Amino acid sequence: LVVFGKHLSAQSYAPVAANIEARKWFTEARFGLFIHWGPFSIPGSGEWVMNDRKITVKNYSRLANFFNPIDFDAKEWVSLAKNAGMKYITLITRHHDGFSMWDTQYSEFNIMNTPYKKDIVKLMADECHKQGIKLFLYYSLLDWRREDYPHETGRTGQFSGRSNKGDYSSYLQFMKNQLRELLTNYGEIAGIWFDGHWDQTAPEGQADRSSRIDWKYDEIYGLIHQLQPQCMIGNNHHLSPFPGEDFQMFERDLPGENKSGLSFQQASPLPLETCETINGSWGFNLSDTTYKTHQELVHYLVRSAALGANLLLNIGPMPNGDIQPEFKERLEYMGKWLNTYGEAIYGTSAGYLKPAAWGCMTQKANKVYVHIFKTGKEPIVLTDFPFKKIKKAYLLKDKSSIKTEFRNKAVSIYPSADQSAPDQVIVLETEE
Ligand code: JFZ
Repeated sequence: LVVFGKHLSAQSYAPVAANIEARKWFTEARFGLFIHWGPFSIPGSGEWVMNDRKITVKNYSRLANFFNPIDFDAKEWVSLAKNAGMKYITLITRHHDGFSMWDTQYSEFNIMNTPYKKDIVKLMADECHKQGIKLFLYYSLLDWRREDYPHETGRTGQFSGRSNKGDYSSYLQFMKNQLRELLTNYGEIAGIWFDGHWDQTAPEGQADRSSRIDWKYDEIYGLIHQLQPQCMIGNNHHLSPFPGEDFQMFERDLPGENKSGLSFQQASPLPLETCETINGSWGFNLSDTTYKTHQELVHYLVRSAALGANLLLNIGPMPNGDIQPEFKERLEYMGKWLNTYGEAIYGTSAGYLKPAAWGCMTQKANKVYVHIFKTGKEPIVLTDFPFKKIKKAYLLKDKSSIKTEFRNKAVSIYPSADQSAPDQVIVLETEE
């Protein structure tokens, strides 16, 4: 048992140089792939199926006997992400159902006890390292299986057939043991993506969002930063960042927008990330065909960047390890789009003006990228333009010049009449 001194507590956390460098890399990366996959994929009803169908622990355990993803190919998945223009992958290692996707000593309910018998985290980690893409690991704080996880607040089911006991110090030790494995046996891990804190709080939007249990994040985060100081910690608690966290996430929301009703928190100075699904489901869902269009996906990525956030776009692979064509095709499209327009996304920061009805802006050094989603009769006006002069204005895709007028600190832009692409990116080259 490792006891952490004050110097490792989250309260006094000061990120080391390697962590600060990782944060810089992260804010420039702008686009990642979220993968929700495991035995929960088998019924084709999303990753909450255990809860939604009130399946007991005993019955749910049977899914491990069927998990045999013979078509899983880590190389294909990582290539798919890379070809989509994504710079990192965030992989589910253990979701709320408590199944561990790696060879863990601390739970029998793991991938080695399925017919597949191969460590998925290892296969993915090796391939990510080989192809030079960073790997983040999703790890659920909430557990629907273990007796020592303190009983839920009632937002999740009380169906499982478990006792009502709960013993957080035992559960905390279990999580530390597993995190130590994940951060020791799989090479460099770019980040840990925690989820489930909200299970112990009142719902979003209520005044008192304090947690019923003390998670002892100083110990958990201290361990992670001790094992891999560069590893970035994020926690989907839907609150302002806690001490020791390295990035801030917004689930299905852009910072400051709160359209989901899950994101009342304001953006902090930490690197930002939002996550979103291609249809409406995180885990494979046979009946969900609400696929977002190319245009919707491009607009979401661009609006994320315009608000200074990364987009972590999700796929729920099928139980056989293949990825459904609707997802593959959309990821390929994103990659093609980024081949042309990536300059206006990667390494940019938020636009000095917030997104508007016509579109939004990103910026990098002396360039302002004006992302036009919708043109009208009037020119687009950028008020309080923070630069002295516009040297050049042109379409990013072919460098054809665009008419602008600069008067009284406001720039009027006369976009191209061709709005057939989802985003007409106009580059303004400026001078201080
Ligand atoms: C969580 C997970 O429950 C979900 O399965 C998925 O992994 C997503 C990325 O993260 O989503 C939430 C988070 C909070 C609530 C519900 C779902 N909540 O507060 O009710």
